[in-house]
Amino acid sequence: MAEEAEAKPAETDTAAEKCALRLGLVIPTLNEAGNIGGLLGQVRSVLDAQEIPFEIIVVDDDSRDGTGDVVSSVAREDPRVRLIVRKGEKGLSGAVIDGWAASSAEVLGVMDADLQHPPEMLTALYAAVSEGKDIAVGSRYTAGGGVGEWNFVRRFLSAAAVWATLPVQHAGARAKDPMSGFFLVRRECLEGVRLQREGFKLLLDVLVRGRVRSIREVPIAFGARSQGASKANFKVGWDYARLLMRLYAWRCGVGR
Ligand SMILES: Nc1nc2c(ncn2[C@@H]2O[C@H](COP(=O)(O)OP(=O)(O)OP(=O)(O)O)[C@@H](O)[C@H]2O)c(=O)[nH]1
Ligand SMILES: [Mg+2]
Repeated sequence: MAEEAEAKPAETDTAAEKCALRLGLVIPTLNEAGNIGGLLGQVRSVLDAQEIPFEIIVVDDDSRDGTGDVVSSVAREDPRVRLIVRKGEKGLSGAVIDGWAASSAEVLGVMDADLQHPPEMLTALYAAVSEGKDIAVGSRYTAGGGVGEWNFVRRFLSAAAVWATLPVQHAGARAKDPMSGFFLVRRECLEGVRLQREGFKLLLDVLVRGRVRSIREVPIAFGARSQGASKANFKVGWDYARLLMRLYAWRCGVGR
């Protein structure tokens, strides 16, 4: 009996060591049929090579170009890939929030479907969270990162938008690239937190309203969109302005 009792903790330790955090990665799509098949292949092989337990949830807003069919055919051969189709609703942040709600994983993530976010960087992002960081961000503005072929106007607007977030971000977990659409966050940081569903800038909301106390930014080179058209437009800028105003108010205690 005594031998059994002594043996048990050792077995439990080994099991705990093997028990890696599960990743629930959401990929929002709107007419990404030319990109999503290739991206799913790349993401699965990166995560499999690292033995990272995962599920991928593609949240598609009823695309008309066959995006859903491409995802369904991958999902038939790999049950770790799931498709959620939203009808009558659009919006990047809302799609990601709905995808996260459909996952029970301990680590929640998001990346774009258009191959602008390098899938191989998932390894470094996941490592940061498994080593204890609350959030890991694929960053264009940390040393080694970059925005690729953006023109002067887009670079200027992006820099100004980042600058405007500095007072509202928390000192201990401030991101140089709070506009990134490529990040992983511990689920517990978001438990009970209400995030804005409109717009593209979910990370900023997560950093300010989430319980995020530590961060690692991993440099990424933001590639050119592979296929299809950009969905960024004037409304994305307007939604960002509304989010920023709400976050300033929230930091002053309004709406908590
Ligand atoms: N489900 C859903 N996904 C969306 C919506 N709008 C954009 N997306 C997806 O969100 C990701 C980012 O959109 P993009 O159009 O690439 O925006 P961007 O990367 O800021 O702009 P570009 O640099 O011009 O590509 C892509 O995977 C899109 O398919 C939407 O309303 N619903
Ligand atoms: Mg894009």
